[in-house]
Amino acid sequence: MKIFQFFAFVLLWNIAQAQQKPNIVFIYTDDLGYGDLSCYGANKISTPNIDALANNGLRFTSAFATSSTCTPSRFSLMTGKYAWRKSGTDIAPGDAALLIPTNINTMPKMLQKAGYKTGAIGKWHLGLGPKGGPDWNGEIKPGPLEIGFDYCFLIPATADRVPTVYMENRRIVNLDSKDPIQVNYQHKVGNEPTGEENPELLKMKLSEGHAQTIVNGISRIGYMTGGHAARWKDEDLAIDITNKSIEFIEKNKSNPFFLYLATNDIHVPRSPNEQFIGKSGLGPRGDVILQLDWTVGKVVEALDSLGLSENTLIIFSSDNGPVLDDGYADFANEMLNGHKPAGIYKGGKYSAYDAGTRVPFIAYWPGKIKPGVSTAKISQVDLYASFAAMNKQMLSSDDAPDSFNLQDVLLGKDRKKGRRYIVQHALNGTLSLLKENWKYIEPAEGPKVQRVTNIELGNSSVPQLFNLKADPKEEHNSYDDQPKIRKQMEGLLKRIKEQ
Ligand code: NG6
Ligand code: CA
Repeated sequence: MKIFQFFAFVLLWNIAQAQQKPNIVFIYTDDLGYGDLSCYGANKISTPNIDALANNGLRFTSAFATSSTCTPSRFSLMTGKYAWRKSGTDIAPGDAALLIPTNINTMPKMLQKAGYKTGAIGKWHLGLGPKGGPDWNGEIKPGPLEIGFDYCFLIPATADRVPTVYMENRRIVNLDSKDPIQVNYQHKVGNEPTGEENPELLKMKLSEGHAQTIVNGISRIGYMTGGHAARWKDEDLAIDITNKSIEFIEKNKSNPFFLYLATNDIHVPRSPNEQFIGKSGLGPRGDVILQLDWTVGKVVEALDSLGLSENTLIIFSSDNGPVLDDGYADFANEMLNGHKPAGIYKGGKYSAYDAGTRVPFIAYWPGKIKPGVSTAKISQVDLYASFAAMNKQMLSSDDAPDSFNLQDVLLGKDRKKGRRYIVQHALNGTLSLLKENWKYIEPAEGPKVQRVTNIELGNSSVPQLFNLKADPKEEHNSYDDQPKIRKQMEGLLKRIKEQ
């Protein structure tokens, strides 16, 4: 073979390899519970587009977020490291500095190395900018682009935290330099009305917190002023995020891409677009579940129409369990109509009980993943090492220290076993350990029930041990009856903590 033929062959081979890499679309929903979808047993609401992924893909029954709140779950997902190993990774204020160090490897960096174009669209909530917080009126850096994303279009923190503006790459979208943004989480800036001072201006009443600057008739956490032209309309959030996601897919149709699509739904404030208002019969919380289902349908439709579905792995999951009243009086409780957001499980968002972290998890890849149900255990922290293995990327010993390669679980070759154990983290730092049929919750300070949300948090001054097979609702503490099991569980959790 002549030398140029050899090089031509190598070049073509590389192109073919690159084309074979499956696109990855990770749809990360917010506060969606195990029982919130019809494919997970809900019968008061119907989610046909998500159900189609489940029916034609793999539906997991023992998949877990690493934490029962947002920021730590997302931190673990991106870094492959439990967030509780790093202080300051709990629910972040809207002006927090970037929580992920720029000098460590991350899942998106690994995928970039493997030849992917990477995009983060939707909710961020992992902090932005240097120590002291971001310069909202200038270049917002470091952020997603410094930790492995080629593109981002973001809600900087959460929709109920200021600033209520989009950020694209390193800039606020539509910011008028004559009307700069000021953000403050300690004291009022500017003279715009707040929920506390002017409740008569609210179109959605608050039930707890959320008493600061009113934007679009909804009072938020934190004060802001300025940036009027840049402010989003909450009723359009899902549409904007969906459109940007489809644009990203279209732009990258000829190369492998990773899309981190972090929906605002179904987090508060729940302000569905008019096409979904009143459609679920369960109030705004139900309506935004329908809106979420619409987003999924649109993304799948875009992949289909571009001929990309057979070469795209879609994973659908949630960052933590469900909550009804999360600080706004949006009738989530009153209009529940018998719907069970957590399914049979106990607790919810913020909780150490299972509903805090046991979440819907669907893997869909037509032709590659055989449809069915998987009872194998998997944690979202494992996606990093699993995607690395799928792409033959070597990880160094410092990378993704808590992430296991569960490629076979993700692709449905192992549908029974999965991860040897699962570690769960709850609001006040309580850790739990799941292994085989057992779940151990370490003793913890703090209220048993969270006042506003009415969620059982799992805090107890005594250690708790449940047999999840016999007692999936975590009702009978077997700690005193199981000396051998409790010793094993306590020992293993201690070793994991010390790693
Ligand atoms: C809580 C907020 C809640 C929500 C949560 C973060 C109050 C009373 N509650 O402090 O509304 O914003 O933080 O949710 O302010 S998460 O899904 O992003 O973790
Ligand atoms: Ca959340």
